[in-house]
Amino acid sequence: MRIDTEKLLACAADTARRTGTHALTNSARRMDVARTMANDVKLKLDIECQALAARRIRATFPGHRFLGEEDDTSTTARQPEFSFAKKACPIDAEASDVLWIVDPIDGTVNFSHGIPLWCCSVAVAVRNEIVAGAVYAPALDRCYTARAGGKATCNGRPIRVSGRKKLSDSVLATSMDRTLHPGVPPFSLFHSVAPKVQRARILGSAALDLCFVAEGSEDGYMEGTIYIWDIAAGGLIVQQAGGRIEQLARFPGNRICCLATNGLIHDRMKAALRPALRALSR
Ligand code: LIP
Repeated sequence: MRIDTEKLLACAADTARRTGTHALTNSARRMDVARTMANDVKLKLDIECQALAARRIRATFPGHRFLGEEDDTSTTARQPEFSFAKKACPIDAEASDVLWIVDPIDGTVNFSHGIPLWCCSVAVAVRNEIVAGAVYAPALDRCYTARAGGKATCNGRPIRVSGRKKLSDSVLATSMDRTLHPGVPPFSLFHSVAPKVQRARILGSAALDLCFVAEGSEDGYMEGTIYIWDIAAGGLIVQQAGGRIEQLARFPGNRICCLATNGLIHDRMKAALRPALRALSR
């Protein structure tokens, strides 16, 4: 069967828009909690929005597979390593080779507090290569998209990464690496890069941070333990906007250490992270 990445992208963008809009229009229920964890929360709307996204995708592509953040086994069933497809090429594949990767609300804590930095992220992988992705931020009304070999866009207009070359001029978005690895002190990655950049920022939505790197308002994004549904769509958008995304390490529970930049500061950012990364592999 011939896979048409344009059709995949159109469905990804439509699903991200519909799902994000559902969360926005139901934001009066943003504090209805399904489960509370240490430093995190799972909302009833997370689960409801994922079900909506899955229905939308299955209605168009019945035979395709689906991986969502809210699946019961998302952090326990071992996932393969995913990469980002660089070139557009005709893809011959079975429907079961296609996997939709969805984070219905990325930035759940922001959403539950009424902070407008959250989004719905929808990506498509064919044989573990991400070929299309869409990120919709409803409160900002911005829809970012990309497919392999195509241009990255925001609301239909092409976007491009920044041209900043110096770490000391750069804004780096990151998170708190509180519990990175046994024996590695908390905040090791943060401490190794934050003093070297103009400002480190913790905005609370990885998918949206990646889109900000893609459009050049941030110069880099780094996170010690993130999941594929947070970075699949945004990572392809960074790459197609001229940037670079790299998965630096993998940890049990499908967690990934990820670095994405405008490309120009990538190697220096990686060098700054190296001592902390070395500690991770011990
Ligand atoms: C969250 C991220 C956030 C990251 C957290 C978490 P959720 O996703 O996007 O930026 O630091 O580790 O994964 O749980 O809101 O979908």
